[in-house]
Amino acid sequence: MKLYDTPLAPNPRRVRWFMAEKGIDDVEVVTLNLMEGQHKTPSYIRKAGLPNVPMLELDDGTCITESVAICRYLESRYPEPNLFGRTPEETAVIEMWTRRAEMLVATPMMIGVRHTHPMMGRLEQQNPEVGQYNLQAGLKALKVLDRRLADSEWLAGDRLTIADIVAFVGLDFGRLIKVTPPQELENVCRWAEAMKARPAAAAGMPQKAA
Ligand SMILES: N[C@@H](CCC(=O)N[C@@H](CS)C(=O)NCC(=O)O)C(=O)O
Repeated sequence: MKLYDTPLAPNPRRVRWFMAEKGIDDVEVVTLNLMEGQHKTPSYIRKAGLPNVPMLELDDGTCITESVAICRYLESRYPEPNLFGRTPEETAVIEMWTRRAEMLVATPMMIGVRHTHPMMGRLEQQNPEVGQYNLQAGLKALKVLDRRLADSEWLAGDRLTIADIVAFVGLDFGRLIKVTPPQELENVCRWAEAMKARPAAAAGMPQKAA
C-alpha cells in the first residue's frame, strides 16, 4: 500500500493522525510537492481522479482519494483501536459528529486559509472576502462543538474518534493564519489541548529543529 501525502495539508494530516493512533507503520508514504504541481501530472490524476492528496493506492491497484474513506478502509484492515464505532448506535453518532466537523468547521476553515494565506495563492484564485466569510463561519460553528464538549470528553463520546481528528485538524489549519479558538469557548480549548497532547498530533508534521 502507498499513501500519497504532503506535509502541512489538513486532509492528508487526518490520515497520518489516524494511522498513528492505530500504530500503522507498514504503509509506504510518497511525499508530493503540491507547490510544484506533483499532484497534477496526468499519471497521478489518472489514478486519483482529482488533483488531490491524500490518495491510498492498494496493492491490487485500487485508488482511494477521500481522507475519511481512506481512514474507513484502514479501520477495516486494522480494527484496533476502534475509531469509527462498534455498535450501530455508536457508529451513527460518530458519523453524525464527523459530518458536522467536516461541514461546519473543517471545510470553512480550509477555505478560509486557502483564500487568505499568501502561500496558498499558488493553489487558489484567492478572494479575501470569501476567506473571511468562511473563517467567521468556522469560528461561529465552534460554539456547537463547545456545547457538545461541555457534556462529553470527546466529540462523539467517551473516547477519541475520527470525528475529533476531522474537527481538530481543520481547526488547527487556522494556525497558519494565526486563527485559534476563542478563549471563552472553554470546552473547545480544553479538548484542543488534549488533542495537541496526543503523540499522533505530530504525525507527518514538520518537526522543529532541536
Ligand atoms: N475531500 C478531500 C479533499 C482533498 C483536498 O482538498 N486535498 C488538498 C490538500 S488538503 C489538495 O490536494 N489540494 C490540492 C490543490 O488545491 O491543488 C479529502 O477529504 O481527502
